[in-house]
Amino acid sequence: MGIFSFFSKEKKETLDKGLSKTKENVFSKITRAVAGKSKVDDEVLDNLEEVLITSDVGVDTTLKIISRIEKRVAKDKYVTTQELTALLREEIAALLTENNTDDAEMFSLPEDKKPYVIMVVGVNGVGKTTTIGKLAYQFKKAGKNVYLGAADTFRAAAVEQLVIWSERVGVPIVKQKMGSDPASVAFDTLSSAKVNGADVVIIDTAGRLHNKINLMNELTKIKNVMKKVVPDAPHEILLVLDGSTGQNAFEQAKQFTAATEVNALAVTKLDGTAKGGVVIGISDHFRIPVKYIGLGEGIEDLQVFNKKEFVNSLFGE
Ligand SMILES: Nc1nc2c(ncn2[C@@H]2O[C@H](COP(=O)(O)OP(=O)(O)OP(=O)(O)O)[C@@H](O)[C@H]2O)c(=O)[nH]1
Ligand SMILES: [Mg+2]
Repeated sequence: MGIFSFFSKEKKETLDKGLSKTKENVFSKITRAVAGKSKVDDEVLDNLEEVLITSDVGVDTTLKIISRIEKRVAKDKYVTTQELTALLREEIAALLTENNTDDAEMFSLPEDKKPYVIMVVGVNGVGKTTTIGKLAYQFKKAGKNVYLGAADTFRAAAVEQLVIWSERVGVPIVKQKMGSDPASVAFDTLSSAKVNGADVVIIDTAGRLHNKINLMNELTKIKNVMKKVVPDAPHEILLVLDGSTGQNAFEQAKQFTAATEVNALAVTKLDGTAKGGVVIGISDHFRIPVKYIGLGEGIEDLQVFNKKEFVNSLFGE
């Protein structure tokens, strides 16, 4: 069995459907970039560079991809423009899989950390709460005992929204009233989770902290309080980024990774956007792995990010 055999037909369909706008966007641009050309030459490569940059891949990653393709073209002498997408697919896949992070095969948790504590961060509206709901669903489906903590106490609706997800998924939630101390909610959640033998705890946090110092202080406080209950918590600081904002997501990743020790990324809302290329840039640029991608608002619309499947879906197999 191949290592990608876990990638089911349904998952592939969700991915293909989710990425369809990005795919259309990239292909229509490539078609224009090679119009009237039969062979990949400098002009085609220049156009291709522009295609990738305007498809939100990011400048650095684009330059890497172009230089790889240049080498291939120089080596193979004559590359037809028809072969270009296959070449792109191969070189992007190779570039991404050369990163030192391996793809996780499925939603899984390390055995030796119990409860495994995930703190979810990101600016408002990116899809934190939704991603938590989807993650809780996947872990529960995998037979795990899940606890949610509503540490986004900034507004009443935030707590309510997580309560709704907890009911949909059928997992317990720990909350306090709006405006209460997020660190105190995190403490209560971890305490309950520990007493009740939870496997995983997912903590929602507020995105609406206006400056970096505030944000850092708040997150540090939550982390420190968690450690009183589970000394090595949080095990995962998951930064959620809205993929439909393109380069903005990239900027947010830069700022958050500077503010706190983010060690996993989730890129959401890849469905319905033509900016899905941003995942390629983010995955190449940050040493932090893109762990999950969001492909819709539904409970099943979260996938473990698989670089090869992602590139295959964008450029065809
Ligand atoms: N299409 C699509 N919509 C999504 C996805 N993930 C989240 N959303 C939608 O994005 C909106 C915001 O999501 P939330 O989960 O509330 O975002 P948040 O980061 O918790 O926002 P705040 O609590 O305000 O900070 C909601 O309408 C979600 O349904 C996704 O992968 N695809
Ligand atoms: Mg929220």
